[in-house]
Amino acid sequence: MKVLKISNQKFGENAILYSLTNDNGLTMNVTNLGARIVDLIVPVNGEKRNIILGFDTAEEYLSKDMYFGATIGRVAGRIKDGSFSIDNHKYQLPVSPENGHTLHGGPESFEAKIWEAEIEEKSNQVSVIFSYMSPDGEHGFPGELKARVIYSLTNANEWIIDYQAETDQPTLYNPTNHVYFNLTGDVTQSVGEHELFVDADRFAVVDSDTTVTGELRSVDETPFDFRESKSMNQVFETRYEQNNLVDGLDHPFILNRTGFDQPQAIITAPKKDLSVEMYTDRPAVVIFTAQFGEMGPEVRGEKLVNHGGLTLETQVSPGAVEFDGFGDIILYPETIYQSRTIYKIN
Ligand code: G6D
Repeated sequence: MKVLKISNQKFGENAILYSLTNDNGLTMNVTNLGARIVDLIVPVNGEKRNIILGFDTAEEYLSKDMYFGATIGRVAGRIKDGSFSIDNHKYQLPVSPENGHTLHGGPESFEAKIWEAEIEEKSNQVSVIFSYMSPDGEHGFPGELKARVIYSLTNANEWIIDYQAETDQPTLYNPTNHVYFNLTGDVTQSVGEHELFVDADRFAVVDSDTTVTGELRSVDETPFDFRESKSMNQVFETRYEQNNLVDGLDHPFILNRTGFDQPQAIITAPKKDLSVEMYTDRPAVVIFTAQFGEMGPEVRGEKLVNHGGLTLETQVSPGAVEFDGFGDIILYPETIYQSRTIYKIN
C-alpha cells in the first residue's frame, strides 16, 4: 500500500495549507483559516478537475469570502432576531444590519478563526485535526466551547468530516461545512446542468429574509422534489414562489433517513463523468445555489457566474431555536457533541 502524501506550506500571514493526496491521485487542500477545504482536485479522463469553489490566497478568504469551504459555527443558518433562551436564560447575538438576524454564528465567527492543526497518518487515510476553543460569551454564546473538526481523505475517495465538541455551560452548537460544488471545474458555468438527488419528502419554507417560517412542506408536485435525480435547472427555470423568492435554492431539506449505508444526496456532473455522494448522520441538509448575481467574486482568475456552485450543508435544520419539530441544538456540559458527514467522489 503506497503511503498517502501530506504536505504543508504557508498560506498567507498566519494560515497554513495542508495538501492531502490519496493513492488514486485525488488531492484535497485544507487550511487552518476557518478549518476550510480549499481545493478538491479529482483526476477525470486524464485531466485534473477542481470541483469546489475556493481561492488561491488566504487574503481573498478574508476580503471577498462567501464562506467557501468553511467550517460554520457555533450555529449554521439564521437565528431569528439573534435571540434565544436556554433554561429561561435569554441571550442576544450580534445581528446583521440588513435583516436583523444572526447568520452562521455571527460576523468573524468560526470561518475567520485560525484553528490549531495536527496531522494524523494511517495506512488507508490521512487526516488533519483542527481544533478551536471558543471562549465563554464569544459572539454572545454562553459557555466555553472546545470544537474539533477532523478532515480525512481515504483511498476510497472519501472526504470524511468528523465534528466533536464539548462545553462547560449549556449552549447552542450546530456546525456544518459550507463547501460549494461545481463538478464542471469551471466557475463560469452555472450548476444548472448538474443533476441532483435528495432523499427528502419535505423542505422548510423560507420567508423573504430567508428565515424559516415554521412550515415544513411536502416536496410533492414542486421543484423541490429531487427523490429521483433531476436537473438543477428545474429550480432556476420555474415560477414556483419559493424558488422565485430566493432565485434558486436557499432551503433546508428534511432528510428521510440518516446513516452511511446509502447516500442521502448525490450531485452528478453534466457529462455524467463524475458524481459526489453525501452521507450524513444529520437530519437535514441546507442547499444554497450561490445566487450572487453580479456580486459573484473572482475565483481563481475567473468571475463566478450566478448559480456557480451548490452547497450541501448538513445540519439540524435552521428553525430549531424558534420552532418545535425542527430538532434540538442545545449542547449540555454532560454531552460530547459528535457528528459525521462523508462526501464520496465517484
Ligand atoms: C446568503 O442566505 C444565504 C445563506 O444561506 C448563505 O449561507 C450565504 O449567502 C453565503 O446569505
